[in-house]
Formats: sequence, structure tokens, C-alpha cells
Amino acid sequence: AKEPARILVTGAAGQIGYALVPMIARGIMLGADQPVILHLLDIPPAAEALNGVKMELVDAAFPLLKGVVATTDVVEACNGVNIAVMVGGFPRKEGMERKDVMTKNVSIYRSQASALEKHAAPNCKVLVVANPANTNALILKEFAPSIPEKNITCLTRLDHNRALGQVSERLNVQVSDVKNVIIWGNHSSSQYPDVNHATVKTPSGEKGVRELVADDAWLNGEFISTVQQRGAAIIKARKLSSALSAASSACDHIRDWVLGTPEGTWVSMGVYSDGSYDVPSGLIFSFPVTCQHGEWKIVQGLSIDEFSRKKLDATAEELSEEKALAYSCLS
Ligand code: NAX
Repeated sequence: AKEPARILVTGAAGQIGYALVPMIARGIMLGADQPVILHLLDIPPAAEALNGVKMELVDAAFPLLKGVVATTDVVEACNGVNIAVMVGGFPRKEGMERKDVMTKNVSIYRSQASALEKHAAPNCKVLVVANPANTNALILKEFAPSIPEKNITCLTRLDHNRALGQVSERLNVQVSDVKNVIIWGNHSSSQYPDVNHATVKTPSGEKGVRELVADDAWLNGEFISTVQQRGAAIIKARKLSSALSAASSACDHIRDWVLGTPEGTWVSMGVYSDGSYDVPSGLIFSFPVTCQHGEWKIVQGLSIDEFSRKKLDATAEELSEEKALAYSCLS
């Protein structure tokens, strides 16, 4: 039998946490043969609710779940973890300046970076979900210099999955037959959902999404804005932000990273830019990646047309500005 993997979920008393922890405990993140020990962190005002989540995890009697550490102590939470899913953060409230929200999150991610660096298991893989996700991940990277930069990522898989979903609805095909969309850049409305290399499995072989949709105006317009604005549409409908889809895509992100992407398929992950596709290095930027043996690699050599170039540059520009803002918040 495998040794249990220790998985940290921060913000575990929140709504994504509530959807995510049972998925992990059922083996959706790491597979049905991988026992897990959950480390749940939240802040003192949420301690009672966090304990309630722990009670429900016990009540669910998950066979793979070998233990639950529920705590408000960041050191205890980080101790020995193999995977860290960072969902906790300070939300933007009405009337708050961007800079004030950034200051709060920079300080959270700075201190959690140090705790992870000192107490997590060697080679711990980190996924930042909390917004601003790319920049929180960048701060975490900067303040955990001994964690390899390739181990620090942010979630854009939800946007990727949303793009697959939109193509599948439009073409009336199974979502599992659509692949290789790309989310470039920031997990914000400046992200660029790109279908230029995406394909659909059909009875007569793989066909390009552009060819099948045969409506460039839709693909270059409404499709992009629907994916970019999907989070806002969910809030409008549910009066709460995306939770089950966010949790599910966080599982997808880690599963593919650890267990590998299928041959011929890539996924989108926010990773530390090495300058590929002329994206400035030193940003956490969403790229198409393949994963093997627990490591991601940016897919190289894809053609970038002029329309795409502009969109990539715009989202990179926004991330550079966010990075500068984050640095200006460091006291
Ligand atoms: P909730 O407000 O329901 O939960 C957040 C939890 O974090 C709360 O329980 C809070 O007490 C806790 N928390 C706050 N500060 C903390 C700290 N310093 N340490 C540990 N826990 C802390 O938000 P929820 O809907 O669960 O969303 C969580 C985050 O995910 C938000 O930042 C949200 O913007 C972000 N999202 C990111 C997405 C992505 O694709 N990257 C999509 C979904 C989501 O909007």
C-alpha cells in the first residue's frame, strides 16, 4: 500500500474548500489508490466552521482518508505537506481599492511562503487558487526561494475547462472529445482563451475547432468574452462565486501535474515564465503545458498570429503592472 500523501488546503472553511476537500478524500485529485491526510488551514474567526468541516469529513468515512489536521496555525498546517493548495486569501470587498486588497494578500502569501519553505516536505508542489492568483503565486515564489520555482503554479485550469465547455456546447459534442484549447496569461478578464490549436475528435478523425465552428466572429468575440466573464456570470446567477467547478479544476491541475497529461494533450497552467513565446520572464503566466513524471513543460513551437500576439502582450502587460503593484505593497 502507498504511504499517505499530505495535502494542505488553505481557506478550507470557505466555499471552494468545502467542495474541494471531499473530492481529495475520494481520490479525485491523486487517484483511487493514493491514501491522503488532509491539512486544513483557516483563520481564527473561521475556526469553528473549520472544525465543522473536519467533523463532516469524519462522518463521510472516506476509505482513503487517513487523517485530518484542522488548524489555524500555519506552521502546523504546512508541516510535512507534499501538496499545497492555497485557496485562502483576502477577498476584494465593495469599495476597496486594488492596492488595499493587494497589500493584504501580499502579506498573507509572504508569510505562508516562509512557513511552506521551512516546514513542507521536500519537493512540495504548490497550487495557488486565491486571487489575484498569478501574483499571489509570484509573491509565494519570491519569499520561498528554496522551493524550486517549477514547483509553484497558479490555477487557470478552470478557465481552460470553461473554454472546453463553451466549444462543446457550441458544436454539440462531448466535452471529452475537445482538447488543446489554451488559456494565456492572467487569471483575470485579460486572459486570452485561444482555440487556434484546439481540436475535436470526430468519427472521421481529429478536426480543428476553427474549421468546425466556421464562425471566426464568434470565436474571436463572444467565445472569448464568455470565457473571460464566466466567473462574473456565475456570481450573478448563484449570488456566490464558482466553487464546485473551481474545486474540480484544482483537482484536474494537480492530477495532471503529478500523474501526467495524456499523449497528444496539453492543459493550461500558470507557471513561472522562462521567456517562451516572448512573454517576459519573471511573471507567473498561464501557458499550454504537458506533464510527465511530475514535471510540467511549456509546449513549444505553436504559431501565434497577429490577433493572438496582441492578446498575449496585453495580458502580460497587466501582469507586469500587478507585479509592480505587489512590490510597492511590500513594506
Ligand atoms: P471564501 O471567502 O468562501 O473562502 C476563503 C477562505 O479563506 C475563508 O474561509 C477565509 O477565512 C480564508 N482565509 C482568509 N485569509 C486566510 C489566511 N490568511 N489563511 C488561511 N485562510 C484564510 O472564498 P472562495 O469562494 O472559497 O474563494 C477562495 C479564493 O479563490 C478567492 O480568492 C477567489 O477569488 C479565488 N478563486 C479563484 C479561481 C481561479 O480560477 N484561480 C476561481 C474561483 C475563485 O474565485
